[in-house]
Amino acid sequence: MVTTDRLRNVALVGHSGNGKTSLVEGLLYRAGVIRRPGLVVSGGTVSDHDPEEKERQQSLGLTLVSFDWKGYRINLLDTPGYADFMGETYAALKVADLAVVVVDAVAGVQAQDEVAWRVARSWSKPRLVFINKLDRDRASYDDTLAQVRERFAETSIEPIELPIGSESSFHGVADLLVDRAFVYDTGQEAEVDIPPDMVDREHAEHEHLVEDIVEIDEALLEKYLEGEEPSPEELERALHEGLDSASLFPVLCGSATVPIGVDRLAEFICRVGPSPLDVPPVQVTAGGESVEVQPDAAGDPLLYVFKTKVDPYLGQLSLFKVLSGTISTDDTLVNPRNSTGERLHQLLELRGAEHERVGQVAAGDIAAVARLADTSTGDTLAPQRAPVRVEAAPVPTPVYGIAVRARTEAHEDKLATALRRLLTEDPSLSVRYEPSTRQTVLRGLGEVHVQVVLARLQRLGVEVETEPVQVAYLETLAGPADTEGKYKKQTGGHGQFGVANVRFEPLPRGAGFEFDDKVTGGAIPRGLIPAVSAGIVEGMSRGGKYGFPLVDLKSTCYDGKYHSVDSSEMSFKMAGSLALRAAIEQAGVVVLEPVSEVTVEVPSDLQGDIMGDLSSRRGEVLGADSGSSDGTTVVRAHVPTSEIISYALDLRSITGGRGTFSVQHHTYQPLPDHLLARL
Ligand SMILES: Nc1nc2c(ncn2[C@@H]2O[C@H](COP(=O)(O)OP(=O)(O)OP(=O)(O)O)[C@@H](O)[C@H]2O)c(=O)[nH]1
Ligand SMILES: [Mg+2]
Repeated sequence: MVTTDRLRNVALVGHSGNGKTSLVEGLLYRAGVIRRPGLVVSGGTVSDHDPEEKERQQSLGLTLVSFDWKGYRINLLDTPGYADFMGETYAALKVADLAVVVVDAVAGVQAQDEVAWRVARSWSKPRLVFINKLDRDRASYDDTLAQVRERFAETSIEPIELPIGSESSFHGVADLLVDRAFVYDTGQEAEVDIPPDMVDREHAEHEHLVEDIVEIDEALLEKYLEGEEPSPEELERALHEGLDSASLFPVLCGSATVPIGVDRLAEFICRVGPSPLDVPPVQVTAGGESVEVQPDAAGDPLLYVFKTKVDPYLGQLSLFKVLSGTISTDDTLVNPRNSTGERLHQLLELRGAEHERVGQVAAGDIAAVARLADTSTGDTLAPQRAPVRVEAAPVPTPVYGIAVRARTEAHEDKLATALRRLLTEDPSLSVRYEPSTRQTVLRGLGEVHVQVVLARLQRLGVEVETEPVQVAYLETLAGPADTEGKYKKQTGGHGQFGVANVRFEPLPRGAGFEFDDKVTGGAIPRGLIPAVSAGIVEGMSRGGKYGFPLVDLKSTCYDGKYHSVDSSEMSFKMAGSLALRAAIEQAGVVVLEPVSEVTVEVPSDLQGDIMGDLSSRRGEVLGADSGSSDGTTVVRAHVPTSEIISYALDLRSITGGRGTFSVQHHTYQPLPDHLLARL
């Protein structure tokens, strides 16, 4: 077991296709863990091990890959770059001590690179940039670096390396710290002199870097100003300080697949990158108070579950980070959320789908435990005597829905079980039954997210049918009505007879249903009056003029007629229902449409576009505030739900993927008359 200072918890983040999963392969290959790097396209990587990931050739969930590197232990958290899986990036960044933002040197800085950078910045995570794919045609280190500087908007973006050669002739990197070149002509790293044609530029960049680094350390700066050249060790130490405090952001470069510079990235992460001891302590809540927890291996055991997976053999796996203490097999901790005692039967280290049992996991480390009783993603496990809790990573709101139903009745149970399992693994999914439309709506962050769930269901042998989500319109009475419901049936012997006189009036939004009994003189026997009410309620859920459920109305039953032989509960239920039918005819209805409260966060320059678009969707913009990080704006608006059914997709095209939003039901409002035709 390595000590906490030798642990490196690294999240690989950035736009889809930038090469994060390939980088994991490159790193494992250089670490001697695998004999050959696998390819994403042939489904042969350690990280993309899920059948759906292989099929789509992209990562869909975060994957933990732990391996040793020269006396250090690196826990890589490979994340999916596609926006629909942003929840995974949150979860990984939450436990990472360093974010490596992988940027594509061909495509330049893309939307999810910026989004991931913003999230990491808002959590003050140390960050470094790896400019990848320098071997590809049209790759440009300089253009990409310029974009990194501009779009990530930090002053201290510091290149540590320069590429040697470009595109297909890219074959190594110059190290600006030590003024040496490292080439990979034989496949392995070889140290050589800086190529003559690069010497001038390398020298200038080196000077630049040194000037910026010495700024971090006052003593170093003083020496430097007195003309003393700092040693590479001194520079590294200051760089370490700048990186750990998220005030300086190194840029490394290479190619994940060749691989070039990948070993140097691992080396840099270990030598310069933060251990769990180098980053600010975690805050936990203990009895309403916020307390700092140090990653002390001898401290009280405390762990945080950041991801739940279902393994085909091991069952439910909870991936956790030890925030403090040392966890041993068969330890018992408590989950403060539900007071469940959790025994840690099986501790595992993970390398993608592979797992190996371990006896102990020390402070700062990341591992997995199988089959906890009642613990889910975001939970803390703590000692019984100190049931503290850690604030969970945020979970993006599922905003894109599709209605699902089992193809046959026989599949209904299977569907429910499978959905429950998929929800356990991914808290940014939701499944809700909408009684008004009688649809079971599966929601995720976008079309791909939902499609992946459907593919997974199919793989689990569940046959589902899908249809678009219907807007949950409602109806209410347009005005008061006073009606008589008369039910009379004479068939052979016993007849059915019941009459109810009912006054109806609409109530304000959200008031629901009220029933008043004003029957006097036994016109309807006491025991049968609830049947009138039940008949009205049934009629309301059956729907009004347009077939949508009726809501918000008051009914007062004030008279009726009764027959001692033919009257029954059934006949008065019918009378109630008929009275309602008549009221709908008499008063007419108002169709109510659901209105959502939408919160959109976008780069500030897009604020106007967003507001204009929301207004064109009949939205009422409530205001705009500054966002969760510099340069972003949050726009809030009330928008009819029918207008934003596919907003998850629309926002992406308006903002080029740089916007996020959440939505929740706000209220119901009358549907304008000219839109009634839509129904
Ligand atoms: N030529 C070249 N191709 C690369 C490099 N890195 C990745 N690729 C290719 O780019 C494609 C995408 O790479 P991935 O590793 O899947 O990218 P990712 O960042 O994991 O993508 P997501 O999982 O969707 O976020 C694959 O076909 C890789 O083989 C590189 O350095 N050079
Ligand atoms: Mg990937």
